[in-house]
Amino acid sequence: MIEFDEQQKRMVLKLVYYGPAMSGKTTNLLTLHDQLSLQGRGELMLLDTTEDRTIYFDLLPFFYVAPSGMKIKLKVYTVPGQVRHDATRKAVLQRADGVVFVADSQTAGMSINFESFDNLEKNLSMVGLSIEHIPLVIQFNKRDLTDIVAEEQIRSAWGPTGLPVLMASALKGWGVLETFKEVLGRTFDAVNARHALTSRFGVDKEDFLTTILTVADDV
Ligand SMILES: Nc1nc2c(ncn2[C@@H]2O[C@H](COP(=O)(O)OP(=O)(O)OP(=O)(O)O)[C@@H](O)[C@H]2O)c(=O)[nH]1
Ligand SMILES: [Mg+2]
Repeated sequence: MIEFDEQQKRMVLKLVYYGPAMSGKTTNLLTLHDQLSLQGRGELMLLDTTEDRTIYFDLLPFFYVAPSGMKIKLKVYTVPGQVRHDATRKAVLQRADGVVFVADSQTAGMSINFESFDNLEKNLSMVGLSIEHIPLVIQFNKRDLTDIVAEEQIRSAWGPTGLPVLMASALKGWGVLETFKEVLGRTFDAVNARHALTSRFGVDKEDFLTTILTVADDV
């Protein structure tokens, strides 16, 4: 958690989209930005991007105010997937409350997914977090392509982790909201268990989720 001020009733939460280079992390944020209503979100910042590659990070903020007055700001980041930007990935992961791992469904990408997942595990522990405890959702992206690994194969490889695995095409715009909703719900539950958001601060989970996940009128 980035910040929690009980007196001022303010909390800042952080979600991170992690995964190998070109798996579609930035495209997930672009799609969220396009599909969700401006009411609950801020503007998307794409930092230091050259030719589609994230060099630093992207950030999409969301805002929620509970009827009790409790304010929650949600900052959604992507990391740069390229191997050489490991220091930046570690910096972005710091104090994360939830993670989406965006894997590439293409057959050529399978071993790279596992390498990146190992890198996530290592970097989480370097910043004092644990892959076993942090809310974590796996998204297999690029399902619109033809040379992809079958869903059953993915489920049998990743099922034993016990993690939720969602199929998506960030480019076509499906599976993105579902992934976001899944990680948001799990993150809310984890933060609520630690800080009693509902009982002490009057924050209702369904209201929080539906406010942030309000679909834009023109989608
Ligand atoms: N066909 C297809 N292409 C996709 C999909 N999602 C992303 N792409 C394309 O894959 C390329 C990389 O997407 P990005 O979203 O920039 O990938 P990234 O994970 O942010 O990459 P890094 O910033 O280098 O880590 C772009 O050309 C996207 O248009 C998808 O669901 N289907
Ligand atoms: Mg990117």
